Amino acid sequence: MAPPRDLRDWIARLEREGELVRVAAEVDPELEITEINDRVVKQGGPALLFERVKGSELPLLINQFGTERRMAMAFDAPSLDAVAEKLSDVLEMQPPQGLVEKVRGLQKLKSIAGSRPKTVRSGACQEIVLEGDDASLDLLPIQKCWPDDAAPFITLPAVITHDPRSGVRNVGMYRMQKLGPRATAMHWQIHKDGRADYLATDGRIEVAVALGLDPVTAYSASAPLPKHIDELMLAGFLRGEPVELVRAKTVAIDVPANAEIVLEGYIAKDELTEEGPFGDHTGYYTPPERFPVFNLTAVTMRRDAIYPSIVVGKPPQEDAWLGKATERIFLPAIRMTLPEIVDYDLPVAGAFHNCCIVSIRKAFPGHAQKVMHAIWGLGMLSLTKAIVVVDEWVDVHDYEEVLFRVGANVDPQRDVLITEGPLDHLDHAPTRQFYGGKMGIDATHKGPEEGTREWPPEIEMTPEVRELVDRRWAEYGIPLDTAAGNGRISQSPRPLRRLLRR
Ligand SMILES: Cc1cc2nc3c(=O)[nH]c(=O)nc-3n(C[C@H](O)[C@H](O)[C@H](O)COP(=O)(O)O)c2cc1C
Ligand SMILES: [Mn+2]
Repeated sequence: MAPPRDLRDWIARLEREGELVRVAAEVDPELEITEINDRVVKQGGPALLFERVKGSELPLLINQFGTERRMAMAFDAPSLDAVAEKLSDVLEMQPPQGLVEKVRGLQKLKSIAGSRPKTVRSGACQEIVLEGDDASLDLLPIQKCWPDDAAPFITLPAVITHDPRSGVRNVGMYRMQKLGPRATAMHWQIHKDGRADYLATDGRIEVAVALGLDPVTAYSASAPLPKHIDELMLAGFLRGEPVELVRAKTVAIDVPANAEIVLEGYIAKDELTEEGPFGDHTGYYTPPERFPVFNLTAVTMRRDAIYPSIVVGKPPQEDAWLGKATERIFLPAIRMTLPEIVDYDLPVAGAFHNCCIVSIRKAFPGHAQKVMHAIWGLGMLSLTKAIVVVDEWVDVHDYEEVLFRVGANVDPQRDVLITEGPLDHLDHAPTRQFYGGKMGIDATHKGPEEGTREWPPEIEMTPEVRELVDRRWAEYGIPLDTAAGNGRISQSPRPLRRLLRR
């Protein structure tokens, strides 16, 4: 098998695996779907296909990414770490030695060469073409997610633009507030590539928006790639198959042929609108702010198109797993520049940019601070507000253990670095928007070179006594399961997964 070809293939797989429920009862896209979905997401429940949405002929799919299992299924991989491994295999390629390795090396190179999108003559996304007055957003079951949202918002779009200088394509996921049947706002935040394409344009920039993609391509729109890298290349690589594109009808942009729906249009440089409020992934409403206006010139779609949606809000929500996919998939790339990083974790409750826990192979005094500064200089991770650095043997995904290390190993005066830098566009905490304070917490063991006293040894039972107690457990007659020391805060290096080796 390979990742799903398109949204239908994906829905069929989810259904086969008991991961999707069809809802036949009529539901309201205004608030009701949010409340249903919120209850389902928070219990790790299935994807939902609402077949009758009030006011629209189109069914609505939500919660397709809502669990770790489904997120891995989207890539047809046993785990998100397995997806990352595929990428690290290519990133860390060495000149092959011997025939077997050479053949394997060629296959890896082919997997890169075959990632480039390819154009085809026709695509299902254009079975129906609506232009002029026929093109209307009123056809779509767009959700109003939260009570104080300004309007309905398109929440799971892949927005395609080209850099007017280089021609390089960009695909990003940016919410679109419905302003009327033929206009939306385009929420291009200040640090994002789509906005840079727009700012580099004189006059108008053409825009195409794909809705209802295969899950890997949809994920790729949310991936924080460097500006000059086309997100559809990443999609092709992760799918093991190029993304097929067809030329849009009213703009000079190629769009994914497998999309359920495509919105075509343009954004004029000086046309701005009030966007928001919107109940955001920060758990708060983002206040109104001026953003560009997207003008619709055509809607193309499949004959029986399915509309995809997602709701963000107080974490955890469905987007937690899109974020976790990025956390895992980008680890090998981060380790290209920072090989001392063993692992990292962006807690879902920290809304990803608020907190980063990172474990390092500490080799010199100030190493933790070096890594903090590097993270504050690395792509979208540069927006991280708080960084906690721990030693290589600490499990960064075990928040109890991380708190133990912070409590046990930190002298706040010596080990907390307060600095400043760029912050997430949506962060309401800093005094000024976009810029403010950052905190790094060094929770590693300190050596004498760092001016501390002798660092005490950690408590650890001998392996002999552990084995003895394991062996004799039944004899004691204590009615508890002690298998593998449940709930214990680990005090010794545990075998790390292959991905995390070195
Ligand atoms: C569900 C969801 C909604 C998002 N909404 C926005 C948004 O409205 N504006 C924005 O700038 N980024 C948003 N993002 C984050 C961007 O998609 C992400 O930063 C992506 O890397 C942007 O692509 P770019 O780097 O090519 O600009 C959203 C992400 C997800 C998963
Ligand atoms: Mn990009």
